[in-house]
Amino acid sequence: MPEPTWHDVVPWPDEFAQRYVEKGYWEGRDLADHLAEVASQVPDALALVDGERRLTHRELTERADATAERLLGLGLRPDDRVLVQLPNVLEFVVLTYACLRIGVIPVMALPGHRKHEMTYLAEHSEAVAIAVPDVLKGFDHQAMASEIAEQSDSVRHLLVLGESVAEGNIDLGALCAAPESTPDRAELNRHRPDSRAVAVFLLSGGTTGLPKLIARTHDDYAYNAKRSAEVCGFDSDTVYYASLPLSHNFPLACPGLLGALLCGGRLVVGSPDPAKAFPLIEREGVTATAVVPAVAQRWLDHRAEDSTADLSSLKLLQVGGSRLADEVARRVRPVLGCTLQQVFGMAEGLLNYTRLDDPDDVVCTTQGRPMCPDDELLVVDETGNELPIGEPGVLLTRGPYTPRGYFKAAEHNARAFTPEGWYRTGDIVRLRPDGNLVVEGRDKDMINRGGENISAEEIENFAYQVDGVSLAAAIAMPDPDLGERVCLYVVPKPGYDVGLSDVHQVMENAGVAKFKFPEKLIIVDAITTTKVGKIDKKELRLDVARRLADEHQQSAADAVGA
Ligand code: OOB
Repeated sequence: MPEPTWHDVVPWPDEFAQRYVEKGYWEGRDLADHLAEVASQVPDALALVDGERRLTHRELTERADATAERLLGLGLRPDDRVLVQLPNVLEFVVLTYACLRIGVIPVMALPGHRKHEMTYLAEHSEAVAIAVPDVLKGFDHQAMASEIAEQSDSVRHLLVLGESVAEGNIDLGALCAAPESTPDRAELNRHRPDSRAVAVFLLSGGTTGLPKLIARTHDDYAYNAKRSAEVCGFDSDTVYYASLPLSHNFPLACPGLLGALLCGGRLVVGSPDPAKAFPLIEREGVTATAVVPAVAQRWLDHRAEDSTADLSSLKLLQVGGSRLADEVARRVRPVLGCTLQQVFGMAEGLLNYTRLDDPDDVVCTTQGRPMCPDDELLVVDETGNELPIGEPGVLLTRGPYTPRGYFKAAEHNARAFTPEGWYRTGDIVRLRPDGNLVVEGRDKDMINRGGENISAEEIENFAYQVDGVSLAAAIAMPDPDLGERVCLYVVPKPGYDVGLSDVHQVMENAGVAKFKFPEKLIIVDAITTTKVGKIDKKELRLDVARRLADEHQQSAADAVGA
């Protein structure tokens, strides 16, 4: 195995690190140490509910210790990477905690990722193990992981959750089971990671093709979760419902799983489907949860039709990941009876929250303000000059939980970060005089499909593999349910017929995650370019909006005619 490539993690400069320690943001402790301390304070309080399976804080910590010991037994060591692709289940929590305990670094893949993304993630992180379910929603993750392992120089173990663990693979259920004997804590402590070491790798949406890895350290991520918990009023009575995939930063640490546990509260794992979520909220007395706008909308619609579940325990609905429409925001309290909190966050760090006691105007029309006094924000024009307050521009940021670069991506970092270490979010925001931000759009070439960020360039690269494609441009088309969907414009070569199924076939063959597949194909003779010769995506976005409006009008007319 090659040595860990820690020179590829970009550190904060010393003077910043020192300031973050002095201000108390970085506490100099690893995440598992924080979690174990909480467990010693509230050992018998429930920590985790997965269906009928329940663990107290003590039991969870004991399991994490036992699992960490088993990981060591498999030969895993601090700084080894494990590619984790698990749904919202108990084993996700136990495995993650166990990794944190001994400095093994989980790489947080999403359940929707397929061979194309997973192969790249395994290679790029040089993962020694992959954790997957056997089969999920009809997809054979175990078979996919086996194929990846066969082609990989680094992957040695497949940890598989489910009934049909193939021979030679490790049963993840057993790996995460309760201890048979008291774990050797002294031995585990010998592997305790440094608080400045990487705790988890999160994935960025990535504007250029495949996702980038974001190295979040124990110090910065503990602050991320603890400060979020403070802002969201979490305490030992908090019952947090994880509906979004736990590998995403939002439900993982904003405040999410980590925030709830670090307050001595409880995590209930589940799904975004309101028909399942609402009865669980009632049964478990859920107090807080996080959703993307598309899910918020589904919950509101579902509630209007079916008000049987008692949702009175629910105090806080966090909504983020993409822009929540003001009109939808205004329906949250009347329909669901809870406080709305808008969250404008990113796996790269910076978190903006509306506060629980903010007036309705702020909660319903802004995306909140930074959570830390040392979050630095700059709103700049195209040339990088700072704009006066109130003018929309691109947001740059630095801070104690916003790393200074992506992992092993020097070239990309030179574009994504300024020489002074500011992260270019690519989001266009307007800063209000009261300090709250309004997200007005973005200047990065991405499509935000219900909170999933998709790189236009990646889609275009696949389109160019289709026979007969002369020019391709992927853009966001507006959508009432998901906010945006992927629309592909194609100029075909003379004499060629290009169909959406051709594009899908290429993506299918490459094993690309389904959520990235374009949902509309528009064939045109030519695409306008800007003065510098780039495809004019602004013009295309206007064009597709016009087409959708025409289609809408046409179908309304047809309905009347019929
Ligand atoms: C969250 O994280 P990511 O890394 O999946 O996506 C970040 C990007 C942002 O740069 C922005 O373009 C968009 O997603 N976004 C929003 C938004 N929240 C995120 N755009 C408009 N309004 C919002 N409220 O999406 C994420 C991470 C932590 C907490 C919440 C969301």
